[in-house]
Amino acid sequence: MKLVIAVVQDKDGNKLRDALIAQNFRATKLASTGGFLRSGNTTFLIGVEDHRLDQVLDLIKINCRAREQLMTPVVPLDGSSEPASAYPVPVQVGGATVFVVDILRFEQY
Ligand code: 2BA
Repeated sequence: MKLVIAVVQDKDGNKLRDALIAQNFRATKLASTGGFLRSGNTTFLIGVEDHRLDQVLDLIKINCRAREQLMTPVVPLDGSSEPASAYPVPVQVGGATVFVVDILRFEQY
């Protein structure tokens, strides 16, 4: 059995949740925050049998897409940086960042 941890954009979260439920996968959806952009994203915990792993990964790939997001850099107030660095810059955010880990033991009580 595997645990799939998938960080996706909020905009894709409900679509992915519905697709997982429709194909009878169990998942937990968590509200998370990206360390770099410091804005909200969504993290899924999906416990899955080994033989269905590729099916989950395909669902994530199909339902989540990369987008560009604007980020305003933090500018020190002491005037030590160029004024231009205060303008928003585009950052490419991936459709999904996925970790697959082995589950040693799975219990439900
Ligand atoms: P954030 O940390 O908010 O990062 C958003 C996007 O900003 C990243 O997209 C990447 O394109 C860019 N970025 C991140 N760190 C950067 C840096 N030091 N310098 C320049 N650009 C940087 P993704 O790579 O697609 O990541 C989307 C979200 O997935 C991340 O949001 C984070 O929440 C999660 N994530 C990505 N890699 C991770 C990792 N190795 N471990 C844990 N979470 C991760």
